[in-house]
Amino acid sequence: MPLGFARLGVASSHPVEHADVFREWLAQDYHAQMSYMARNVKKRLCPAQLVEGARSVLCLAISYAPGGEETGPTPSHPPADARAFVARYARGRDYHRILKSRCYALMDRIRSVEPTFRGRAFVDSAPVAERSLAAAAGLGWIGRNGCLIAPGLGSYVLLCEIVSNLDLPPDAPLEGGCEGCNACVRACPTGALLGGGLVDARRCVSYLTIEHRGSICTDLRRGLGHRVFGCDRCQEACPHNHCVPAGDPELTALRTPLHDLPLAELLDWTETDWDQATRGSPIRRAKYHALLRNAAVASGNYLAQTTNTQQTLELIPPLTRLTDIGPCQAEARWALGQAPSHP
Ligand code: B12
Repeated sequence: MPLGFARLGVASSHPVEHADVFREWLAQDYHAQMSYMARNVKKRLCPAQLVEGARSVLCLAISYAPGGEETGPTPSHPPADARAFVARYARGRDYHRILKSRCYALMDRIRSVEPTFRGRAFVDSAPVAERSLAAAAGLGWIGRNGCLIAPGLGSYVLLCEIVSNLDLPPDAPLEGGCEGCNACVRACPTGALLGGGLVDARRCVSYLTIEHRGSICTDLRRGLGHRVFGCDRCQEACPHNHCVPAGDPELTALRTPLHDLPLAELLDWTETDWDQATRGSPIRRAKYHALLRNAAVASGNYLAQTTNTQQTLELIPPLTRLTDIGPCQAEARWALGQAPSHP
């Protein structure tokens, strides 16, 4: 398909299905500190309320599947080496920019054949229920891991939409789903998947490493493994992600120096290092101190299970320094306490 979109479908601009589920998710506080999720709920659940004159929503998906051996059920936990793990969607250039510019190119093409066309493109850039719209447009179904799973592509797909004034007939949702398989629910290291496709963000490693500010609750730290930004565990475990074709080269090209970086180096980053390394990357969403906090937890998890004296010795000095820095003190102390021989 031109412009690299792997799937396209049309949803209606009327209120989305399962709006009651979304409201219940909020009522249960599953959104944790993400207070923006509780704002503009009416607009989020109805594209016609978000964009005046909206008649249809073009829903699009682009794959970022890693391809090759990485599409197997690769475990990213426990850490085998003292190196940082970054979720796959965040290893390249910021996907918001890539997807939006392709939407603009598509909008130009539509306008060239239909001059009355008006539209607005969204990539998680406004309150839009992206998964619900994609499911309604027949791009895939909502898996037990909460992700939209596109048949033949799996769940390593990113979503975007063009809310338009065109009167297009909506596509039908797909039949079927994840019945019988609970691999993602079993694999989640913190028990964040509630079954039925809902996620308790308060326990989700993706949330804890990216969105959460402040200290990470002690009983959830072990679940982070060596993940310092995001988590793919529920996607790695999903059989629909095994042996899928490699995704779009612009999304899969490795750009961040953070993935696989020795944790000892990351613990030594200054704010300037963080600023330079995260420009144009989704990783910038986790602020400097949050990234150091995550690195401290990942180091603690490594120290708890290693017999490698060399790597242990490299982690102790930067962790000791962090015990003096306000926002990461608790995690740094905890991490040092995980080293069997450390006082
Ligand atoms: C908040 C958020 C998070 C939070 C909360 C996640 C969650 N599951 O709610 C946190 C920080 C934890 C997170 C993590 C991740 N996220 Co996020 N996130 C979002 C965001 C901004 C809102 C999601 C939301 O509304 N959650 C609330 C719940 C209740 O809504 P929901 O998940 O959409 O579920 C609805 C549907 O399932 C619907 N439904 C259920 N069955 C059916 C059936 C039919 C027929 C229909 C029509 C609807 C329907 O009912 C639910 C309620 O409305 C979206 C972007 C957006 N604007 O939508 C990205 C988004 C969901 N995230 C995305 C990604 C990539 C991730 C991660 C994989 C990143 C990572 N590797 O760390 C993880 C995956 C975690 C997981 N298992 O969900 C992608 C998902 C793509 C996909 N294939 O699904 C999105 C769509 C961004 C994008 N533009 O591509 N995320």
